[in-house]
Amino acid sequence: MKLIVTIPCYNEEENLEAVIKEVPRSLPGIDVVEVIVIDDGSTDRTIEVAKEAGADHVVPNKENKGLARTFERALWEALQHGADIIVNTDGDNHYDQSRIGDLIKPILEEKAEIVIGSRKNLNTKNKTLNKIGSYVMTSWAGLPKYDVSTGFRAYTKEAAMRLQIYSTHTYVHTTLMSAHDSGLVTVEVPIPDRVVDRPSRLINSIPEHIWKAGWNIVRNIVVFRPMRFFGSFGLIIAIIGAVPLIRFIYFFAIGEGSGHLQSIIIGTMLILLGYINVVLGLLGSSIGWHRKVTEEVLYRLKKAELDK
Ligand SMILES: Nc1nc2c(ncn2[C@@H]2O[C@H](COP(=O)(O)OP(=O)(O)O)[C@@H](O)[C@H]2O)c(=O)[nH]1
Ligand SMILES: [Mg+2]
Repeated sequence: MKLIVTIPCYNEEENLEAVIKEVPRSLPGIDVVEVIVIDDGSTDRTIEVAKEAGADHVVPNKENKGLARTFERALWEALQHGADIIVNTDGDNHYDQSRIGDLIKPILEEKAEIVIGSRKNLNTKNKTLNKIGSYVMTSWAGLPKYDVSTGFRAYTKEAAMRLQIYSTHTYVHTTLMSAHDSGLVTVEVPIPDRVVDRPSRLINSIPEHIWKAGWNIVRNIVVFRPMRFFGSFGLIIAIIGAVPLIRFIYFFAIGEGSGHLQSIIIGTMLILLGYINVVLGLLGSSIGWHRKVTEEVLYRLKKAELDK
């Protein structure tokens, strides 16, 4: 059983050594532990620090591609290096690598395909944003109440082959939606996190992050929950539109139909708008079925390539 720890990094020269050195190199139920650092076009000494600290593989991106694309590459690199289990962690020492054993336990016990290292204290500077993100993902997107924005997670090989990243900013939300959609068994393990002082590499400014992460969440809800996104909105609009229309029909029935033009116009417009949205929801669901077929094809291609 081979465990590969992946660390996507952007300018992590300060903390990367501590992270790599804290990764346990022997764990019960695991034969080999390897570390892969994916450097995303860092302008500092991240690559040198990774090598000096004992990373088994250092994979550089030719330019900064962002965390989502880099994480996608991390999974593929780990699979190509023969990982049975992949643990992803951050390069900023936010997570306690000595807890990797606890993180992979549900996988070794065959109780889970994805394990989320859930931060109960959430020692991040963007606590409120994280909470809003969690609320949207669990209430609107219909995910169980996970710590949705943690990067400290374990994946089986199977899960890593199935996950799709529908994002260019961060992978944390889209992977959970994809896992839920693919029926991958996901559990949480509470793992305390550490306070990090250095400025976030992912978040340049709060408004920019709200825009990027918000857009990413909305797009994923559209991809994975089209009926919920369009259909429920359409139904509500149509019900609101029915009120003035029923009012008009009532007046019409008692012989006082004239003079209610506004009710007809507003009612008809809202019902049409509602109808269009329900149709969009249905179309989205149909596209979703095609997406699932494409994902299955991609999964089998990856499996065939790795089996070779
Ligand atoms: N590959 C890549 N990694 C990034 C990028 N931005 C952040 N990271 C890495 O993703 C992880 C999380 O970033 P971090 O700055 O800690 O985000 P925060 O904790 O959410 O503020 C760290 O390991 C970073 O080095 C990026 O543009 N590309
Ligand atoms: Mg961090």
